[in-house]
Parts: sequence; C-alpha cells; structure tokens
Amino acid sequence: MPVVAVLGAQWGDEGKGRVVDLLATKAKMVIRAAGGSNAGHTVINHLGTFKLHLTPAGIFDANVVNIIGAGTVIDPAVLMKELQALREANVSLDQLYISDRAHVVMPYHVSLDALEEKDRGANEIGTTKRGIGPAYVDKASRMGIRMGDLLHEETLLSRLTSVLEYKGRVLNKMYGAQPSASLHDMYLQYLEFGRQLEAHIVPIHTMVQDALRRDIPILIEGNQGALLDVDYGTFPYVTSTATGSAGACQGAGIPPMRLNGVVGIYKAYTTRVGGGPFPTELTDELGEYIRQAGHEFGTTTGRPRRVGWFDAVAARYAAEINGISSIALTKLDVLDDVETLKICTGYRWNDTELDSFPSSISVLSQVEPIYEEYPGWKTNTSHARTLDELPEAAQRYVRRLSQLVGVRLGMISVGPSREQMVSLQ
Ligand code: 2SA
Ligand code: MG
Repeated sequence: MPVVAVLGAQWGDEGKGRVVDLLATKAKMVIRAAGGSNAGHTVINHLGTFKLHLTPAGIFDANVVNIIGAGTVIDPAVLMKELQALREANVSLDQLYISDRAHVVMPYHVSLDALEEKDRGANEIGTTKRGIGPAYVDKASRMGIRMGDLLHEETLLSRLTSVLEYKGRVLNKMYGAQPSASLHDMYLQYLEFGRQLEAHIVPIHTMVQDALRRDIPILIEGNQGALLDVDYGTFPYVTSTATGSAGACQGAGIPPMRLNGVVGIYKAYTTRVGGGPFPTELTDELGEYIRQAGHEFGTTTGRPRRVGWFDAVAARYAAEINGISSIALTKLDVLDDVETLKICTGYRWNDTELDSFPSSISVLSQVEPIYEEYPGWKTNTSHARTLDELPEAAQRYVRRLSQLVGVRLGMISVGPSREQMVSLQ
C-alpha cells in the first residue's frame, strides 16, 4: 500500500470512517484532502466511539502522521472541540498537522449557508449548514482567510478588515442581517484560535514530499461521496469540492502519478441526505426498515437519510470517473433479513435505455430504474470473515455488484467493529 486514496463512491455516508480506520493501521501518513465539518465519520475502536469531522482517522495510532490538507476548510471552533474530546480519551495529538493553506470557515460563512438555503425555498440543496459552500466561494473569489493567516496578527487584521466590511454589506443588503461579531472581537477570537493551534499549523509540503521519497505508505482520506462531486455529481445537489480521486490528490498535495490505488466505498444499498434525484429511492415500509436497521441518520446533522436499492449505473459511473481499483462494500449485514433484493442495472427514459449516467438532474429524476431481483439470504452474516462463510445468496449478490461496477471486491463489512470484515485480498 504505497499511496492509496479512499473515496465514498455513492452520495456520502458509505462508512468511510470504518474503512479508513482499518486501512490507517497499514499507513504511516493519513491525509484529509478536502471538505470540512460537513463530513462526519463515526469510528468505533478499542478507545471508544468517536465522531470525527475534521481529524484524519489515523489519529488513534501514535505512529501515524495525520494531516488536514490544503484542500480542506476548517472551522476552528469545531476542530478545537473535536481535539478536546480526543485529548480526554488520551489520544496523542503530537502527530497532527494542519496545512497552513487550508481555508478557515468563518462565522459569516455559517450564517450565509443558512440564509442562502432559506432563500432557495423549495429548491434548497439540503446543505449541512456548516458554512462549507460559502467558504469555498470565498476561496475561489480570493477572499478567503487561510489557517496560516491566523498566526500573523497583521495579516489577519488586514484580511479580516476588508473581508468583514464586504460581508457586512452582503449580509445587510441581501438578508438584513449583520456579522455575528464586531471586527475587533472576531479578530481577537481567531487570533486566539491561531495561538491554540499554532503547534499544528505547518507547511506540509516538505513532510509529504519526504514521505513520498521514502515510499512511506500514505492514505488519502476523501470526503463526502463521488456523486456529490461539484463537477461530476448531481449538480446543483452536490457539495462544493471535487470529491473524487483527482480532488483527493489536489487537496492532499500528492502528484496524481504517485497514486497507486483507489478504494471505492460502496454501501450494499444506497443512501442520500439532502435534496436531489435518487432513482432507486424506497419511500415505503421497506425503506423505513432499512433506515432503522442501518441506523441511517446523519453523523453531522442527525437527519434521516433517504434509502434505496443499490444503483449499479451510478456505482459504475463513480468507479470509471475515479479509477476505483478495489471495492470496499459496507453494511451487507443490514440486508440480512430482507426477503428479496433488487439491483438497478439500467435506466429507462422516454422509452429508451440510457447508456450512461445523465448529467441532467431533470432526466435523472424521471428515469425508471431497471431492476434485477435476488432472493435474500435471511441469515445472520455478522460472523463471516471469508467469502465462503457468507451464505450462497449473499455471495451471489456481492459478486453481481462487483461485476456490474466492473471492479474487484477488496473487503466486505458485516458489522461495525474492526473485526467484522470479510477480507478478499
Ligand atoms: P454541504 O454542506 O454544502 O457540503 O452540502 C451539500 C450537499 O452535500 C451533502 N453532504 C453530505 N451527504 C452525505 N454525507 C455527508 N457527510 C457525511 C456525514 C460524511 C461523509 O456523515 O455527515 O460521509 O463524508 C455530506 N456532507 C455534505 C448535503 O446533504 C447536501 O446535499
Ligand atoms: Mg458519514
């Protein structure tokens, strides 16, 4: 495992935390590439249960260097809380580094996220309201404040003075609102965040280059899911970053040619939070059953997730766009008691069968999924550790998924703990 990226390959919440936690045991460096506290991984290990929004999952191993990369946006208040919880569990933070190029999520980003969503009315995206979109807008419009700026009084004051004056006008003119704090208070508060995080904020370039030169195993932790990618996802119902393997390299500061593998995490069914088309969605009792059985409620916002059948059209598209080289299939055990399973193998639209994943969300919301049906296995799979130990029907189901996606299976999770994993390597 020299350099491997791990990506959610559906609409997020595929169980990335769980897979990354496991793969991180083989890595010596873990880098969070992009996104911010809109991500939320639950990691369950020998130290307890942790909800991580920003900290890389390698944090539990004192021998692993953990980096929050340049492509991320960081809300220091959220990060400090998360670090405090880790400290209380005696997790060492000595090897945690934050790129000085990462952008800061400011209070006005959080306010704007909520106000813009309200303004969209029925067309709301269903964002996590963590200020992610507005923070990336400021980065693209070159108005953002970076983590490194928090370490320099003069830079911070001058950046904040010009930005806050502008943001104040936008908030006031558009929404009749005001920034939550005065320039003076915000300046002092963020300077203080800088002081408290100072030991962690470094230029990570040399650290990453050194690791590459020495062929140290590196894991790049992707964010959200492939279908939430700003370019290739179900725009505009997407997040504001490139969530695929290219975005992972960009955000982590790893040259694309150095990537040796891409693990795509797929849930054995599909979920999505927020708005946007979802062809295989189940809005019936069975959907509710899977939601409860799979605990499909958001880590970040607690929202109930929409649930549906495995969509192999979308899954294959995600694999192709991102060069997924191995599948980590999660939550197979959630389907243990389902009578009959369906897999979507194609989309019918206006009497034709589409041959690719459409870019138009209006087409995607009108397509009729073409399903294959499989008998359920009605057996508890949570004790299986090899493919052979899975019931025949479950083996048939997972083999078919892999065949339709066009990528080999690497691992299958059958429960939340580290051991509950079927390894196929
Ligand atoms: P935002 O807040 O601007 O990024 O929201 C835009 C859309 O992206 C969706 N979104 C998510 N969907 C699922 N999971 C998300 N995060 C996971 C979590 C973490 C993960 O458990 O919270 O798997 O990485 C996530 N983040 C954003 C959101 O619902 C909007 O549709
Ligand atoms: Mg999640």
